[in-house]
Amino acid sequence: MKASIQYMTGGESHGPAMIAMIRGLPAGFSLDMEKINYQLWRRQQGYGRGGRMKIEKDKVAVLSGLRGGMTLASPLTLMLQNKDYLSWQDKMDPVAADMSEKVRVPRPGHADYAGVKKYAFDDIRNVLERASARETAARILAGAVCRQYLEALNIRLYSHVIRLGTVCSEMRACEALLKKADDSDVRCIDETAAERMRQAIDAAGAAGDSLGGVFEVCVYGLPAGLGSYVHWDDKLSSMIAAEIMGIQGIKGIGFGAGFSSADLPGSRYHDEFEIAEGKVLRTSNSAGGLEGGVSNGEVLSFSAVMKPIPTLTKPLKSFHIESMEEMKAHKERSDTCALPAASVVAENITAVPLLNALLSRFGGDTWKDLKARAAGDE
Ligand code: EPS
Repeated sequence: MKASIQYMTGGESHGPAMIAMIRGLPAGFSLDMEKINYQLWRRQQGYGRGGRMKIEKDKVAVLSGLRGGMTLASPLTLMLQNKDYLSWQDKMDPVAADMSEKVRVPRPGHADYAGVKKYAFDDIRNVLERASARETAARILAGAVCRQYLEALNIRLYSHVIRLGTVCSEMRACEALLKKADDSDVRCIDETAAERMRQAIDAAGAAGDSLGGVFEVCVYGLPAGLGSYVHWDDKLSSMIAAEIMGIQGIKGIGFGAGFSSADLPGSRYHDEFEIAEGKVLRTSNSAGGLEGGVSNGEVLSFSAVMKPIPTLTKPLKSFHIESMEEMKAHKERSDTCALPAASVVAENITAVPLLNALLSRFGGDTWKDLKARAAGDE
């Protein structure tokens, strides 16, 4: 199935700007720029970020697709400037950059080595600038736009960190607690665990090391029947997984109970039905709101694991790509932990496949039609 909404991002981390171009948005929807800026701001928070976040103050600018704040159905082009470009223009100017100084020693775990092999570059900077998680700022643009349509249909997206390094949250998520995740700089709703997470980040930073972890995304208010069990690529789970696995540093995703689904026998894992006052209820939600890849009306939830950031101030063993001499990996300014930011990115870009699934079910060239048909389904 060709998705209605498709988007592409452009931009190098220290180039002039990041952009997102989105096609297929229903016409006649009033987009709120401040809501996009708010999501950009949320992504920039988080304990363990490096010096770059003090430089960047991401703000959206619109180049096409809107008139008077209303979607025109034409491609929506959104842009944010990289403030750090001012310090990098000599090396990163798209036309006049001085390319004589090259990065030659790949960081294990980064796209550096695989990227130079792929495109036959002799300068790792040609890879790292695009492989950088700076690109997630542009993906927020696409997500924050689609999210506004969902919110207007009372579909609510949240995220929180459930594990950072070896420190685990002991709190079970519910909507009231998830609303408070933004109050925590590690996005953890368990305050005791949050303090231990901060200590772990401090210790890793002091040791020149980095940390990853696991976050969870929860979506409330999603109707049943989104996605399809009929074709593998129409499953809502497939569409979400593709989007989430595209976030830099993500190594795995699990829906509902995820990988711990293996711990339980079927009799305890599966979510039994109950009928109360003619309504279908479940006694649990191990499936994370998806059965057969189709939303079942329960809270949609998934967790994803992020590896530790590969740029270490205490670098690992590597080699010079020209001389083949063994040496320590290349060092760049970096974050100690970007897990809270990744959780905000995942929360926002989940809105893209969800809006696509709604459009596939209800159709609608216009926002008015989509809204009316979605309301008629209730
Ligand atoms: C990143 C390295 C750091 C991060 C960057 C992603 O950037 P710099 O090398 O300029 O210090 O801060 O993330 C962002 C700029 C961002 O907006 O999230 C990397 O190598 O992936």
